[in-house]
Amino acid sequence: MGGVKLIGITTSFPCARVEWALKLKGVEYEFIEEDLMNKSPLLLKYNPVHKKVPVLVHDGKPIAESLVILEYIDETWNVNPLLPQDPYERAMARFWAKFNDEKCVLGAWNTCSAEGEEKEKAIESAKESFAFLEKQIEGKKFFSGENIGFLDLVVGWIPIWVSAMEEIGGTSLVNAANFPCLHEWAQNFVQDPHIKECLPPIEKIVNYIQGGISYLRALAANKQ
Ligand SMILES: N[C@@H](CCC(=O)N[C@@H](CS)C(=O)NCC(=O)O)C(=O)O
Repeated sequence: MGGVKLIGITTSFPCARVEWALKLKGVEYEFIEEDLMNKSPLLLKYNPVHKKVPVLVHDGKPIAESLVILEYIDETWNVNPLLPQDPYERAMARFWAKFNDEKCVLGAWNTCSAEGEEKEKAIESAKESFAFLEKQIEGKKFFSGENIGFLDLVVGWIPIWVSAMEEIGGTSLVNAANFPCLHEWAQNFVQDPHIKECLPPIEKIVNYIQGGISYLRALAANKQ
């Protein structure tokens, strides 16, 4: 399996991150659409640990986990660096990436999957997390400075995926009034032609997330 292949689904933001990085670097790749309801032997072979997408396959060698893949891409193709040169700045980019994946994503997910009091708590908690990102982007065009970089790709789910979650949950988590800098960044981010190329329509993401919520609810009901 030579060249660069990406096993993924178009509605997943961890997959979109990887596609954005490949586009920004000008790397040619083949996108292999996975069926997560009926996982392919290829996915199970290349990501036997987590059995999740994305998986990047470069010259036959698989790499899983989107944050690991982004770093691999940055180290393999030098044009348009994604991570900062300065070790402290690099550490900070990794810190906020971890924060995004552990706190912001989970928080936003809970705002559309939880109900009642739990949902109210989730909205508060998600907003607290987004407030930290707002501080990070204040006074800057992109999280990485003048150009889109690693952290921009990591938080790149906010413009469309958060909007989809807001639509499902009937909430408004990130808007011009509560997080003006994050909101402006989101507008700039989706205008970039490389990003635009791999942005699924919001209706597709809404369907995907709703499907995920129903699936998890059915699993939980069967366990009782
Ligand atoms: N931490 C992983 C998360 C990947 C992930 O959750 N992928 C989802 C799609 S968005 C998946 O493959 N889910 C299938 C499953 O959980 O069985 C990453 O950043 O790559």
